[in-house]
Amino acid sequence: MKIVRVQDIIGTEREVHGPGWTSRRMLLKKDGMGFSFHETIIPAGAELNLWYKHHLEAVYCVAGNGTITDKATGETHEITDGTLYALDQHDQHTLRGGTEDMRLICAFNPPVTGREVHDEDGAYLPDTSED
Ligand code: 9YT
Repeated sequence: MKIVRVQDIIGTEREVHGPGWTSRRMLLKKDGMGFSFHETIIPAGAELNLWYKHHLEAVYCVAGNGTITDKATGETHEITDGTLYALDQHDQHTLRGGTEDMRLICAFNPPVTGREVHDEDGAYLPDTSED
C-alpha cells in the first residue's frame, strides 16, 4: 500500500508548472497503478488550449470554478465542485479558469511518466519506453 500526501509533493520534482496550471503528480507510471493521478490547480482567469492526443483524461473538480469548451462542437460547460469531465475522444478543448482558482483531480491513461508539459498542440508526448 502507498500513502501519498499532497503536502509532501509540493516543491518536489513531482510538482510541475506550466502556463496557467500547476500539477502535483501523486501517482505516476512508475507507481504501477496503470494510470497517473494528479491534483491540478488552474488559477482564476487562466486559459489553456489542450489536446491529449495520446492519453485519455478524467478530471473531477473539487473546488473553484471555470469552463470547458469542446472545440469540435463549440459547446461550453460550466465546471464547479462536483463536476467531472472525461476526454474519451481525445477531445480538443479550451479550459478556462473562472473567478476562483480551480482544484481538479485528474487521472491519465496511459499514465504520465514524470514531468511532462504540453507541446505546441496542447498534448503530452506518448510514452515510448518499454515496460
Ligand atoms: C486539466 C488539465 O489537463 N490541466 C493541465 C495539467 C494536467 N491536468 C496535469 O498534468 O495534471
